[in-house]
Amino acid sequence: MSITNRISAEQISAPATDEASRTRRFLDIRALTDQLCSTLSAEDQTPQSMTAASPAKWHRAHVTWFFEEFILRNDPSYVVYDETFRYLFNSYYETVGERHPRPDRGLVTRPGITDITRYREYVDAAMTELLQRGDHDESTLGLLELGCNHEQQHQELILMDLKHLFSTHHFDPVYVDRPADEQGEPDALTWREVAGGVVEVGTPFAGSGTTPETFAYDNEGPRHRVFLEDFEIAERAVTNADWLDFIADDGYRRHELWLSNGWAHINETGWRAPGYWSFDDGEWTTFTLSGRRPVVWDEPVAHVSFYEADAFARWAGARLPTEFEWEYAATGAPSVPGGPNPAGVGGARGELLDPARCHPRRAGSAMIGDVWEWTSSAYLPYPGFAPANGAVGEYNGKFMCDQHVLRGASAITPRGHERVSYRNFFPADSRWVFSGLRLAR
Ligand code: AVJ
Ligand code: FE
Repeated sequence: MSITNRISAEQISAPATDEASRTRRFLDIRALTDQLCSTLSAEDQTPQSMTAASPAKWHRAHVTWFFEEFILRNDPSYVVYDETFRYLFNSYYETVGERHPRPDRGLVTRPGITDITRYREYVDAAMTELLQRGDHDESTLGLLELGCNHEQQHQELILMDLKHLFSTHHFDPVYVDRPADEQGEPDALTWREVAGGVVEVGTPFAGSGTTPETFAYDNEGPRHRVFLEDFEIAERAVTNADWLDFIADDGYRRHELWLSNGWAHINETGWRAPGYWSFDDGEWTTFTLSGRRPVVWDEPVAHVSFYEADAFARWAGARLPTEFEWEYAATGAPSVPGGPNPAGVGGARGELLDPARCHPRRAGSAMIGDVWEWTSSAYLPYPGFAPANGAVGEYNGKFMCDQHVLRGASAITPRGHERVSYRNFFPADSRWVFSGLRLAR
């Protein structure tokens, strides 16, 4: 690693305790969003390829609206950029009021991307001015950190949604050009034994952190005890090679491997391989953000639904870990609540967002990075869960029904956004997420 790289890594983790570093963190995150979209035309940024996905330009405006709505509007001297944007770019906040129907986000041709860029600049200037003033209460600092984490979540969504959009194009558009990956044989699957007992999970800082180091979403706590039986967890994620064995063993055709909802879903959709895979001229290929590429066998499998992950685990004579087994295994040892590293954020990382790559690498031993990992856990509140105060209480809590928790992070998760206590969540049939799995037994 070069000296310059080391310096910038330290800067990223430097505590944002004063106006200048807070402003710099805010502007750096804002700049990454625009960087990710800098090679996208107005046409690339406009369509919505399915209801669950959104246009890139909608994401760019929505994350901007978030700062305007929840921070700037509290400042009596702030002049709203355009009052119609509240209707157009509110995602789901009932507290804020009526909004544009989600399935129709791709029909919003006005404002165009030039105006959305101007909106971003306007809000950046107002936020910079506000942050330079200093003397902010805990609530504003918490909302600032929430807004930064929110924008990072949408950076991942921009890339997921763009991949889905581009995949519908007959000629396989390339978002990022990069050299071909080398083929490789995966490591043999080995297991780590973990002794159970009463263990602590979750973060003590849920919904209250005001710095990048202490921030966690409300849904990541409270820290609480759970009981785990002794278990084993795989030392690496399930690979594409493993998945090919499952396909070859008729995994998609044997009802006894599938949950009823999953069996119904694969028969309705005709799914017989992970999302974006295709078998042509005797070769398996997959659509990537660098166009269609041969499947690389030692990479972790990505773009499988919860249903497929669950069926695979049963076929393999194993199961998915619960989110608590996953967190405990990833933490390595029980951490001290309130201590210097309360959520166990140290440890190895797989691939996180590199705008020049946007794709996982060979499956290694890191639990965080490359692909999100489905767990068997339903997305539910932890004991004593309290949604954040105000309209942002709608951020996570109201979605705690009919979804499953994914842990880790992916190759398109922005660096610094990952945490061992992080709870991502999606419905069981989702697979445009960079989602894979790790076995437990
Ligand atoms: C946690 C990824 C499911 O996509 O709605 C974005 C993230 N929350 N804005 C989502 C989120 C508010 C959320 N997921
Ligand atoms: Fe959002």
